[in-house]
Amino acid sequence: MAKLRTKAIHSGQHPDPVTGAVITPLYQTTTFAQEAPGVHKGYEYSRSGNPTRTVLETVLADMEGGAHGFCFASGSAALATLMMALLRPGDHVIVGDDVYGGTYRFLTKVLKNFGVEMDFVDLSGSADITPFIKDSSKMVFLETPTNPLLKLTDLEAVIKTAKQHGLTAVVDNTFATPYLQQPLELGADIVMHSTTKYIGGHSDVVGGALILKDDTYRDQIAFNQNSIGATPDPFACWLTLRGVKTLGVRMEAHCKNALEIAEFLEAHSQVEDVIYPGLSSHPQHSLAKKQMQGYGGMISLRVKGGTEEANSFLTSLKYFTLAESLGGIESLSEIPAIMTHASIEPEIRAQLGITDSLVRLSVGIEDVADLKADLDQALNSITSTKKTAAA
Ligand code: P1T
Repeated sequence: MAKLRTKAIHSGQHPDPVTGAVITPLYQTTTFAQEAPGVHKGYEYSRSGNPTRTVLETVLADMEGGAHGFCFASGSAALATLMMALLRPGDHVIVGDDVYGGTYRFLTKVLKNFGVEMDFVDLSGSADITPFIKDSSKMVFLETPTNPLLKLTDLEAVIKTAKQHGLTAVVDNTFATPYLQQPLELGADIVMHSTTKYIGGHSDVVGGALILKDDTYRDQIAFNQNSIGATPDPFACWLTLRGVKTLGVRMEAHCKNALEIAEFLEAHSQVEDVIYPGLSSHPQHSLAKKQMQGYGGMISLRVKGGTEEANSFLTSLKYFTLAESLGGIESLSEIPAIMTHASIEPEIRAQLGITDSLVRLSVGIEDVADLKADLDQALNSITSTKKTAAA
C-alpha cells in the first residue's frame, strides 16, 4: 500500500480524462445537467456532491486509512453534523475535558438543548472511562493532543474500553494529522478534522472533515451531510486539496522547528513552564513516542509573571502573529483563555489550567533561527519592561 506522502498526491487524483489536466479541476458549479429526469453522471447538485469535493473526500479517507470521507464547511460543521447524525435525546457522551473552545461551546450550549447529556473527563494517558459509562452512553469524543494543553490519550487503551461497552469512538485528529497519528488503526470508528489547520496548511481556507473506518455510519453521515447542508464550496475543496499534497513535508518542518523551540523555551530564564509532547518533561512523553510519528507543531507555555507579562510577550513578537487558528505555514501566537477558549467558563478554565497567562504557539515553517531570535527578544523585553517599571 502506498505511503502517506504518495497518497496525499495520488489518492483519487488522476489526470483529467478529457483534457489531460494533471491537477484536479475546480468544478465551480452549483448544478449538473441531466440527460433525462433522474439520468445524470453521478452529480446532481453541489450540496449533495461535487467532483472536486469527491477527490478531497477520497484523499482524506485514504490518508486516514478509512473507508469513507465527508467534507464540511468547517471543523465545527463536521462536529455538528456528526453529533446530529449519531445522537438522540437522552443519549450520553464522554468528552475529553480539554477540547477546542468552539467544540465545548457547541456541545454545552447547542447539543445539550437537544437533550444530549455529557461528561467532560480527563482522558490523559490510559485513563479509565469505565466509571463514567452509563446505560445511555453512546460515544466517546476526544482530542489528542488536546487543544490547548497538549494532553495525550492512549488511544488503544481508551478505545478498547469504549468498544467493550459498545461506544462509538471519535477522535479529533486536527493537531496530529494522519501524518503523525492514525486513530482508525488504533480502533477509532470516526476521525474528525478541522481541515482549516494542518490539512489545508496555508491559513487561506476554512473546512472540516469526517473519516469513517467502515460502512457502519456511512448512510447516516451522508444523509445528514446533505440534509444539514454545511458543505464546503468547490473552491474551498480545491484549495484544501492543493494544501494537503504537501502535508508530509510541512509536518516534518513543523515538528523539527517546534522541538527545537520547545527545548529553547524550556531553558529560557523568563519561561515558567513549557508543554510540548516532545519534551521528556511532558507527562505523556513516552506515549507520544509510541503513538505518534512526531510531536507536532503546537507548543503551550507560561511565561514568568502573569497576564501582563504574557500580553507584553505576545505584543513584542514579530514573526508569531497574534491570531486565532493554527497549523498554517506561518507562526501564530495567542492566549487561549482570552481568544480560542473564551467560551469556556472561567472556573472550568481555571480547573483545567487554561490560565490567563497560558500562551499557545503554532510553530510555522520559517527558519527556526529567526523564530528563536524573535521569541528571545520578546521574552527579554518582558524583563526590560519590569526593569523600567522598577527604576
Ligand atoms: O474552526 P473550525 O474549522 O470550525 O474547526 C473547529 C476546531 C475543531 N477541532 C479542533 C481541535 C480545533 O482546533 C478547531 C478550531 N480551532 C481553532 C480555531 C483554534 O485556534 O484553536
